[in-house]
Amino acid sequence: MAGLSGALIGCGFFAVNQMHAWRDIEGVSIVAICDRDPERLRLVGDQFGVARRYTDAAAMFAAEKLDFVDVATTVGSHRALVEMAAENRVPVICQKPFAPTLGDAKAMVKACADAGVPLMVHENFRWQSPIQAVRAVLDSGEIGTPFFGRISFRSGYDVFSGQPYLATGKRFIIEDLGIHILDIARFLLGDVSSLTARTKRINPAIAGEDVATILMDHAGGATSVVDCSYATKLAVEPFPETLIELDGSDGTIRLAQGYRLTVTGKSGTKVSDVSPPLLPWASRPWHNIQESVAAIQQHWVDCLASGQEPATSGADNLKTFALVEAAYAAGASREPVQIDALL
Ligand code: NAD
Ligand code: 89V
Repeated sequence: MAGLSGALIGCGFFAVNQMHAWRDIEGVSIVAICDRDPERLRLVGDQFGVARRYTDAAAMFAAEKLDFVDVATTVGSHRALVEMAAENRVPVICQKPFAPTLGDAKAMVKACADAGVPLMVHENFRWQSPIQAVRAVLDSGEIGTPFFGRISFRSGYDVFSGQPYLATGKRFIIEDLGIHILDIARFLLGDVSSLTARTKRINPAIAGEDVATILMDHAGGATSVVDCSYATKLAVEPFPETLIELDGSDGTIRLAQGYRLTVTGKSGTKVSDVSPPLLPWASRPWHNIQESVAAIQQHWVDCLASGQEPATSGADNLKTFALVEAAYAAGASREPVQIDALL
């Protein structure tokens, strides 16, 4: 495949992982970067040797010939930047949360579809190798048809030190972290028809909810519980592991803390270590997330080469984003929410 020239917009906390991953992917080079903060631009430009630097995205689109753009800003700027990419006919990746509202997200998907521009949401958690390992067991038929799932992320990790903005939004855990866990639930058990939710704020120093418990009906017949907390202090901190329990007609899958996968199924019980690799630029405990960044970015490159729609395309992500909106609505009303009505 001919080399791809990409650009990154947003050179903050998480973008550094994306830049490391781009550097490792064959056939891609990030030829330009953009951040409205000149200091972030300088730091990332110097670290990764990118000379073409912009403080204004429109100026970058005007000056550069790009095969794709990777948007790694926070949510408030996503719609304007994705629509700018569509206007310039540049394929675009956008970080999660895709948009501030489902209405914005739908408009972004439409803008890219109308322009014939590929769009992928950087929804990376399903690309973590332990999660892929769980999916492979399901696909093998070993546990039969799943009828119950619990997808759980409970932690006391201080996420606010790296991402201080997380303490200030009216919405916190569902929008920032729950979105990943809801996407994993969809990835494993299929699309959701209805849900109900309860939310709480335990940490008095933050503005949004830091605990959410969500009960979902999947269209295929399974029931799942997605539970998330950043107020859970444990003997051994599990951040950022997602723990999974799946019960099927012929057996069970358990992904336990420490990346221990236990499968009891048609051929007996097997326990394996599905720890993610520690990439050379990664650091614990983030290596699980960092590996998934490399995997989703490789997937994007493969999709651009083959013309295939990315697994977490904008259109796919609307179905995850609808669960976020539904969980907030259900948390407020304490009533179930039908998902089809939102899409
Ligand atoms: P950050 O605040 O550290 O970085 C964002 C950067 O974008 C800042 O440097 C800011 O100056 C720049 N920026 C904002 N608007 C801009 C604009 N219009 N033009 C140019 N630059 C602009 O934020 P972060 O923690 O790096 O998070 C960025 C995004 O990544 C968020 O959407 C967050 O939810 C997401 N994130 C994803 C994961 C994951 O695993 N997928 C993990 C952490 C963060
Ligand atoms: O994945 C994320 O979006 C991050 C974190 C894992 C810290 O919640 O914000």
